Amino acid sequence: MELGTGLTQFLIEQQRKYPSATGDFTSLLSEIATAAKVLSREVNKAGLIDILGFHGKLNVHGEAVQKLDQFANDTFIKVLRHTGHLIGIASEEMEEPYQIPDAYPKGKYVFLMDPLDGSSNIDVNISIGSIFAIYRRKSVGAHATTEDFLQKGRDQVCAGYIIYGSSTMMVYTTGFGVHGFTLDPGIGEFLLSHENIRIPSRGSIYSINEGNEFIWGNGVGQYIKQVKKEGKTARYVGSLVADFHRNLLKGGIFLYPADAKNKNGKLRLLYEASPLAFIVEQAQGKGSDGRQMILDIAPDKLHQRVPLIIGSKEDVEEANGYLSS
Ligand code: P6P
Repeated sequence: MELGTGLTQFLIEQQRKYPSATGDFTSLLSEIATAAKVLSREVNKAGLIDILGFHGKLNVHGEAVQKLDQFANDTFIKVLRHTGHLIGIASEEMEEPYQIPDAYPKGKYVFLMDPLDGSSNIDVNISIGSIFAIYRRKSVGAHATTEDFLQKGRDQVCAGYIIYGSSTMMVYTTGFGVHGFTLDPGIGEFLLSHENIRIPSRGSIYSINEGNEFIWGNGVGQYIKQVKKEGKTARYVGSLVADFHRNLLKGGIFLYPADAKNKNGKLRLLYEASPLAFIVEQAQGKGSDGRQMILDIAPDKLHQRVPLIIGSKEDVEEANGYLSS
């Protein structure tokens, strides 16, 4: 019986294929996969919290029960800080970046993440996800500095996400295509299931929160009217990774534009829009803020928000025509 290609085997084969692909990502991505397995287990039993005897703030062992997004944040830190590849970690869950303690070896990359995006969807059993981006550090001292994190998306060396859905999948790119792995819980291995993902140049799906129709910025309403005329179908989960992943595989466009409530949009540039834009460009799609490419935006704040228009190339180009009018 064919075992399928595991993540580590695939990473080693990729290293052979692309000499410039460094082994650093093999161990980093393997550790990220470990965190993903831990989170997959926790997310999948979240509904059982009360039944399993997690009373209020304490579990059966008297340990404090963490909110799952805080748990996810701490899990990624615990599995990544010992790798010797990182100098610092930034997260939606932490105001300031985490400096790799002196007790651990330090490396030449910084890691940015939304450890569990859409965690409010857990209670209603909707797919959620983790999103991450990796950059080479720019500073040379003993600690990571702000400039290490405030880099353009174009300078990412690796980006990926994990989607905790009907199955748990890990999708990543290191600049040599986009590859998807599905967790086989029976053996605890991520197996290659989607090699070299390409997003169709045009899709039949559009994703946007139509509840914001009366506060959208200019051009959005006209674009949405246009796609309805074309007969595109509406799909909106309200969980970024779920909406993005479906469009990546089937084609389509996701929009979270600026509106009267969120003048810079709702989604975060550095650990949501940029990693997904790197992935979608590697899959021949596009990601913009309605005017410029996400990957060309020079960040000035760690947690800054940005309008996000992302998905099939021709759909994004068409939407940009309306939004930049
Ligand atoms: P709205 C989830 O809370 C999230 O951050 C993303 O995962 C999702 O795309 C977006 O917000 C949904 O926002 O305003 O449509 O509920």
